Amino acid sequence: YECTTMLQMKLEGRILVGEPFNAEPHRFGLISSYVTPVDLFYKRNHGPIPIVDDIERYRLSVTGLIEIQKEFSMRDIRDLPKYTVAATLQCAGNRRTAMSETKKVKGVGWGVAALGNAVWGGAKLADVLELVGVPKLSSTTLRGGKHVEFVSVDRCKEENGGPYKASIPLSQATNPEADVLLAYEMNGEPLNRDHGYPLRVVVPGVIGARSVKWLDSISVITEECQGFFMQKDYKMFPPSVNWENINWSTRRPQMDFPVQSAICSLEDSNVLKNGKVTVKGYAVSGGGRGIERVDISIDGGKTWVEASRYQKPGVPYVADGIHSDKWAWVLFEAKVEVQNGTDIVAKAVDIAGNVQPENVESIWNLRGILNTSWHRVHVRVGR
Ligand code: MTE
Ligand code: MO
Repeated sequence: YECTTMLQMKLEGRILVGEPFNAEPHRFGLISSYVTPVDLFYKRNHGPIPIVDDIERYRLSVTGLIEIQKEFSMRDIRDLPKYTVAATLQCAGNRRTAMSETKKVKGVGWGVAALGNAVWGGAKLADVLELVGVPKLSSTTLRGGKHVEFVSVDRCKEENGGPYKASIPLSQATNPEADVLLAYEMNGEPLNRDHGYPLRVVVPGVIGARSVKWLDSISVITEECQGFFMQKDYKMFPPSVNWENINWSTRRPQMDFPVQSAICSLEDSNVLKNGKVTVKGYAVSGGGRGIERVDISIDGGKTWVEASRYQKPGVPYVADGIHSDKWAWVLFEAKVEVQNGTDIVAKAVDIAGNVQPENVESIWNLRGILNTSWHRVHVRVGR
């Protein structure tokens, strides 16, 4: 398969696995724009990227424990009110490689750029569900449905050749304020094949794995989706659990993303000419919790200064104010001066007061997900 953006990813980033295709941009490029260009947006696939080209014949079927079973053409979806939502999509495995340094974990070796911030355009899932007889703000249907399952067109080995799938609670799916989209646009352009053409789910504030691409059908079901990526993957275990004693059923599927940040303007081993440096990066939290603060340390975490933040370039960020896109990242910036070689550290705080943990050891888990530990970059001063 020739990924449309393969060349770009080779030039500006890293391809981690060719088949299925997984790639992330270079960290410098990632923060060069507030809205991540499609070419620089990370790509995460569990199987071959499918081609859905007969758009006239494409149908999204909505079935399960609902009053009306219905099929939607792309025209039907486009005829619904269109919403645009700025939302950061982040893979649960972002920053996994750094977790492996403590003790090896299993999964794609992502750096700090397995995320992107896009403006998604599409219909609200809540509007689609209303058309099949499920009112807004429902936590159950008359027939006992409590979860909404998304089934894809692509096939993967983890599902024994079956489709990739995931689910979210009905209460979230029918809540218009949760902004769950059936998206057909990314940054104002039709969604491309890598990112789910013709239609994908975008579940803001939740790990990327639940935003199913190449959507084929939606089903309202009693229990949460029993698929591999809900039940046997993307769960966070305590550090004591290993591949011998793991019991998957003891943990729930990970949904919300915890508070996260990373420095992107610097890399380990960077040598600074004089000690003056601008520390830039991203910060984002899940569940619609905005970023309250980003702290920067130039002494490995003993003392801190607050970074400035923005969502609109040039406009200071006001938490919960006019520039607060609650699902989207903030970019941060702090000018500092370092004397000697040191660890420059970033840590973010969200509006609920959640703080990134200091050490990766305390959150180590065998699948290597949710590495949200303080982000450290070791720099030297060349004199
Ligand atoms: N949807 C399908 N159908 N197949 C997949 O492999 N990967 C998921 C999710 N949706 C996946 C999928 C994961 S783990 C992530 S992180 C995001 O898609 C990545 O979306 P992107 O490739 O558009 O960045
Ligand atoms: Mo992911």
